[in-house]
Amino acid sequence: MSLTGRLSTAIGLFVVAVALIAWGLLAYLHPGTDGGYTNYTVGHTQGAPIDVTLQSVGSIGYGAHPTWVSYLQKNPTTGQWVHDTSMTLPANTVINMTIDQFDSGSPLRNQEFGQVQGTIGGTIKVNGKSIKLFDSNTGNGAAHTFAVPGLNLYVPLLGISANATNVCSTAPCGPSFAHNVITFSFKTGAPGSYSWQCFVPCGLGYLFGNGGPMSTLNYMGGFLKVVA
Ligand SMILES: [Cu+2]
Repeated sequence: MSLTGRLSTAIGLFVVAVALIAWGLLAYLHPGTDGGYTNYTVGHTQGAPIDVTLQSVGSIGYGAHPTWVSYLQKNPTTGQWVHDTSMTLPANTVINMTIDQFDSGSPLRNQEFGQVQGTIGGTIKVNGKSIKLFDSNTGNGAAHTFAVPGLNLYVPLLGISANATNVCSTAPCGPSFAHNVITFSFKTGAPGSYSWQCFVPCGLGYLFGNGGPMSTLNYMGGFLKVVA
């Protein structure tokens, strides 16, 4: 190959490499869109526990990114499933959480997240059975985690069987599809803004699985706005 040929090949490869790095960084750092907050404080009697219901799905099936994994939240007033992962909650209040988990799983990259932390009693219930520690190298692995680092709350969400034939592909997913019901309670603590997120790199097709839905609000993370 001539010198000019080799030079243009080298420049071409360099440009491609720079473009790929820039694309990867942008995908990784993309802050996502701003969402609303589902409000649980309206009409709340101080001290009364609050029920929050979420679902995690393998593909949301609609919107800007139909193939992305996502969480959805059941609006406490209307009972409708909404694509909104943030919530306004009263301070120092017990939250009774139910997560209907419809996605398949894999072993956790960090086994630390198999240890239930920060729930009342240190346990969660999976389909009614109480557990403290989940070995994600067994069974169907973990699909996602619900974690609020600011509250020291870490909950593994067990995956459905990879052989399940009735897998939900369009949210909101109804109870006839394969899923695990995970329930636990925690206390909101002092007023403040607490981010929550999934710690399973479930953003398939993105840099280390941490781009796309993992770095976009309303998919694999959100905020708890805890108010006095
Ligand atoms: Cu996830």
